Amino acid sequence: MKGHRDESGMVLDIRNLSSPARSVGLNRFTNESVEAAASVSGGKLHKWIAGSFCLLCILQAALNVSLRLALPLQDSMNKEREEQKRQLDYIASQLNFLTKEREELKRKLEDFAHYAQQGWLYFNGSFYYISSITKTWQDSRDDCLQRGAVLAIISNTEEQEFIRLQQKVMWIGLTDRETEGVWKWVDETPLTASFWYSGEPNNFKHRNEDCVVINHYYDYENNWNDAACENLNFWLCEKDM
Ligand SMILES: [Ca+2]
Ligand SMILES: [Ca+2]
Ligand SMILES: [Ca+2]
Repeated sequence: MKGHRDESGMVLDIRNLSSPARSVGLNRFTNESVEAAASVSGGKLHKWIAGSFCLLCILQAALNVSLRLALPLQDSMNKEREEQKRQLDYIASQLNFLTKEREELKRKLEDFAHYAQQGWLYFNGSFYYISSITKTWQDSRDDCLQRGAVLAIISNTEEQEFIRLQQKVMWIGLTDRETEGVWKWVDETPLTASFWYSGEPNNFKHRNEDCVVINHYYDYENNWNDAACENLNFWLCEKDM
């Protein structure tokens, strides 16, 4: 059967209608069908828009929740990164410090080996060289300088005792050549702890005694003597390590 079916399922049979009537009928049927279809499509569109809007709201809510969860996490990760960087910087500085320490120790070890091989004696942070020949005080001082050292500077009782036990009459780095009676070490430091033998310094027999020897013949802890700088004596160099 030839006909048109409208939205409600009704069938319009146009075979028995005259041509104008058929045209009018068909147009009317078609316009109504379009209106009906538009009405139905409008409803669907509203539903679709409403549904989409709800979906957007849900997505927005989900996004908000995600951001709230993600921001503290990001903050925590940043802090962790900063802490890791701080720790890395600290390790790098420690490594740098230890490298310098190692180089310093290596240098000291090499110095230690060098001076020990040359026959220097080690005591409490210093190496000491005892000459095997005699010279004036000034020549002795110059010899020590050539060895990268100074005529010995005695700073305390322990050092005095160590030197005294070497059992030799030796120049040490103490003089009052600049100003009589004002004793100074060769590094320009003033005399603090002193170990003069009884009656010294004395410019013996009115001689000009401006340089100091440590004298083992005075078998006492205090055994310094001022002597004429032109005298010939052994000498003691000191290299502070
Ligand atoms: Ca010293
Ligand atoms: Ca003097
Ligand atoms: Ca004297």
